[in-house]
Amino acid sequence: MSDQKHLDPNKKLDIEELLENLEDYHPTRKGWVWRKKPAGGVDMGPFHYRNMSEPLKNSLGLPAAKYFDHIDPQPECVVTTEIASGRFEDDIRRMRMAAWHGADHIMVIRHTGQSHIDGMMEGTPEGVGGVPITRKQIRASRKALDMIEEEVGREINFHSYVSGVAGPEVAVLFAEEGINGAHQDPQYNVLYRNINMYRSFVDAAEAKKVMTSAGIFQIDGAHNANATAKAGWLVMPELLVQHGINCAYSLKAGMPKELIGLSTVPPNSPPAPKLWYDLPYAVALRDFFSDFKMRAQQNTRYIESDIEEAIRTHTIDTLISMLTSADLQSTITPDEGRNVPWHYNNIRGVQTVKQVWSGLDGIKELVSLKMDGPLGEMSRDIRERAVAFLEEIIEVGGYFAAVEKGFFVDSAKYPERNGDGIARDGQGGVGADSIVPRDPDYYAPVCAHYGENHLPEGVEHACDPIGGCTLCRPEKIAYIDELDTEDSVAKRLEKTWPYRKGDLIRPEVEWAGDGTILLQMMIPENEDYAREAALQMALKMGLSDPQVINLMVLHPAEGCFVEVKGNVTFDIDRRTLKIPAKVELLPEDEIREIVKRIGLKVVAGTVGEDEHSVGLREILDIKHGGIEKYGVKYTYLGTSVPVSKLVDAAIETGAHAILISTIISHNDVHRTQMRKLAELTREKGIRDRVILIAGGTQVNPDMAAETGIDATFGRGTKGIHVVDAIVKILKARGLA
Ligand code: Z97
Repeated sequence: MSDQKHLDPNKKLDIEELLENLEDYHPTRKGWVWRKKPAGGVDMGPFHYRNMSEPLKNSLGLPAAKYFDHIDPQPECVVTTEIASGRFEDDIRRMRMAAWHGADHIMVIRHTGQSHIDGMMEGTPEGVGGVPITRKQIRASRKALDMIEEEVGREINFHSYVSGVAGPEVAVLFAEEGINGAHQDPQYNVLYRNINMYRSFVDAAEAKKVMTSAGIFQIDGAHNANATAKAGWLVMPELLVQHGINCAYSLKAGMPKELIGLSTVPPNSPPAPKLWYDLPYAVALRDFFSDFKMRAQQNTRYIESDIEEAIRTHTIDTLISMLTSADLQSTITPDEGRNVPWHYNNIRGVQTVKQVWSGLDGIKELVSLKMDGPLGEMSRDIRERAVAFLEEIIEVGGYFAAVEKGFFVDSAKYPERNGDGIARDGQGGVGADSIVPRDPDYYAPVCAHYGENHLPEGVEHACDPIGGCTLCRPEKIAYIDELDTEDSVAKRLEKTWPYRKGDLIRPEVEWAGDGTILLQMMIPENEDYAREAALQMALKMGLSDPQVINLMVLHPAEGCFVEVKGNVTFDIDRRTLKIPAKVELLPEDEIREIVKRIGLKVVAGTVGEDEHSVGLREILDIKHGGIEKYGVKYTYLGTSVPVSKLVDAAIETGAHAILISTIISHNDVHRTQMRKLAELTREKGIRDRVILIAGGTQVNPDMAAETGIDATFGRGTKGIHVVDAIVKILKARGLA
């Protein structure tokens, strides 16, 4: 077994080490896990939360968390992120990043449509279409997640898909390898993957039974109808019917309600008046299916290339989830309409949910849904149409007959029909004529198996005669490593070694060393010229293969916002980088306390012939976080002040520090003024009593030592840096 059991937050996950001894690895636990929600709510920093779960051991909060004691409240719902770069060795690193931001449900989709695979594959070939689902891939991912969940202090659910004619085999693989959640819905295969309808339902019964045995949580596929139909918001009655069919079938296959989740997507998107469609739909769902879990996915149908637009829609979607108490909140990556999702966009999706959920915490205690108006009426209307839809299915001879007649994914609002539904032939599709009745004495020595299984006399447990099946005895699982040594993870890792473990640095968005970066620019031209100009600019910057991935017209003639992706073709050697020493700031509370206790005072002015006062005023003034904010009293003497006047003022007011500012630097005038300040305070005998500080755009930290003053500050300085320096010097001199 590999040594890398406990992750060090300051070290990268070692993929090569992770892959060692994979043949002997078995998951540390199985089954789905919900977040733990303390009964009395959660107290964090100065706040009390009502809809939050237990916080994480290690995590990264929202950007504004630094203003709130770095708290990172975690929503009560499970938060999903979908990671699908096609290279599991790179996905694993992204899983760790996502977990640190609060994802505890990681869905992995391969590049290949899994539903098209009609048997299990081994190895991890990229081939033409991407990495298919394989034991090696999921075992490595689950092994990494076992370590990551220990690092963040919360269980992480790993999820994939049980579909296609290999569905039951895939379900067994998932049960063996500790997958915690899976999409499973026989209707998905029938409608979208043209798998024979009878075969799909037979397979589903088996798959659901196996999933149940390993506590795998199920998500259905109804939402695919509103993603496929021409007008997603019109098929709401059908969505309820599809949910109903899968729920009923799952229960019949022996799946408990707690493991059954409905995949719901708010079907509409602005500029449509979203709430008038999405809220009644969400309410109708909760009314019919209150015993089941709700997995709310965000609307992806209308996402194209504008990330901000995607995030805005998802914010509204998450509001709907909160108002209707979703159990799982799926996040999409806001870039999925324009490229295969990138690392940091998974994090942005998770952050959207975290931000909305904490911002709207306790919303249901403050506002309630008005059910006695249009909301109640519209919700009832959807339910009535769904019931009528079901009745018609029964009238025409049942589900299979209805599919043959094209009842599903018709774009009209039921009971109207446009005749554009997906119709399937009961005798056709993949796997037609492949159902064989079991013999009267059929017996299979496996313990999770749907239907008739005639155990031999005296056998209590179906797999006893073979000494246990692979679900009971994991050591019996046959692990087959990659069959193609060239098209393999080992070869890919060899290529990316310099970026992961060597000294080379390249930016990446999906895969180690991919070199992809994104440029954002405003081009003051019309759309056609802006597009071409942006591409030329990227080429001149040395990017290879530049592509415009988003263009927003700001005005037909005045200009456009353009985003261009491209690849850098150079590396940075980390050995050539000089990392500037970090200044650890004192805690703000400590600074305020000392400033108050000693009544910290300063005098300030720009010196020499220098009229540039804005920078200094920003350092002093409370508005943008100047030293006044921390309680410091200042006397501002104005611009082009002689140094002697500042020194006199310091003596008169008993100031602890003198702050001078110079922008002009010709003839080294800035250094001259600093030296003058040091000399004059010495001459007047107050050098030990005052702290001398200088700032300006051409000033750098080394100048203090060069000129004999105490501290110097350049560009980007804020009030906190100055007050921190003053307090530290006072402490060092034993004066604070
Ligand atoms: C989601 N963002 O979270 P294939 N079975 C069902 C499905 O819905 C899907 C598959 C199998 C989406 C994920 C859509 N769903 C993508 C019920 C896919 C997998 O292996 O590509 O054929 O489909 O729901």
